[in-house]
Amino acid sequence: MTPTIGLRSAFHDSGISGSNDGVRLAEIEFGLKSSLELTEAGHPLLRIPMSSNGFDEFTEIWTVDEPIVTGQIDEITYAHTAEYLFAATVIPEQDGYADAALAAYRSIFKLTSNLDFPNLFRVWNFIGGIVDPNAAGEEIYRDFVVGRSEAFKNYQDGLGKIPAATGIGTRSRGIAIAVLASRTLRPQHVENSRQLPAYEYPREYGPKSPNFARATILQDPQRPGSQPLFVSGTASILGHETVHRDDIVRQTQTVLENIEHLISAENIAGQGLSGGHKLTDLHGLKVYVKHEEHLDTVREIVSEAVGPDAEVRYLNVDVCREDLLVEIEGLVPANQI
Ligand code: 3EB
Repeated sequence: MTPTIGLRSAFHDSGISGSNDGVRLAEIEFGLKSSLELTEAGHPLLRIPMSSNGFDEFTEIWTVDEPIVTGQIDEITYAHTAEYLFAATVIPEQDGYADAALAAYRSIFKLTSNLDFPNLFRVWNFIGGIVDPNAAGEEIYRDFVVGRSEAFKNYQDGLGKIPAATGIGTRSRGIAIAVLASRTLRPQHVENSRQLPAYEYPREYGPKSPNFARATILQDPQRPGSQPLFVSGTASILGHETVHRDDIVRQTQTVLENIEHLISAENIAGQGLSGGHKLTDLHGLKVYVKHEEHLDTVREIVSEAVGPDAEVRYLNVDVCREDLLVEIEGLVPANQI
């Protein structure tokens, strides 16, 4: 048996019942509905509307090797094993999001602290109307980032441990946040030398800089060489600037080049870490496409670049800057080293 770190994800397409290997820790359904609940089987199910005509409808299923404990507290729905925690919360549509984002992240940090999962390694921020104005005329993403930033001031020892993340639009309103955290496995924070760290973005992108790393590697000291790598949502940004505005082909190529460099041995070794991967090692890719009419073009470029068994799904949502047309996330599974 291939050694694994005991946490896996797979995509199951809607209407097709998937295999049942392992225990389900959580499911995120990317389709047409919005909700957050505990299923009859016991684990959290978060539904995010992100699909449209021609795009995919699927469920991302996180499985573990041990039984789970689940609960709901402070508007958070969660499940955990001895090593992993999944937690999710939903912020309803409102006039402004900074206070609500601060409260939501404070609740998340309170939970991770109380349950003893200090290592946040992967976060998704699903932000309805991401580039639309709030009631005060500020962009919803920037407003959200202000609240998140306040909450992260009290998170652990700061930048060394910020999680990989995605900040992306949805096809509804309000914000959903989902996180994965570990108890003993330490996430290593990876930056991309082609891009300015997001936490150093200049003020032109908002009053506060985003709190996320370009990737995290989850280190298992018991099984060196089998650590998974989580790639954050990656866009056509070089340094801190959007490149190839209005050019979907070149934006998609730039995103892939960014990820290719991010996961390369050269970039990872430059940060004192070990491991090096190719685009064909990636699995579980989500490709966020802003304009429906770009789907075929993006699909052609992405399928050519990744492996035939990569598992790629396409969603139709806005990206966090008006001029970004596409964003891609994914992971290198634990046994791909
Ligand atoms: C970027 O590189 C694109 O705010 O959590 C990607 C991943 C992006 C995460 C976030 C935003 C976030 O800045 C946007």
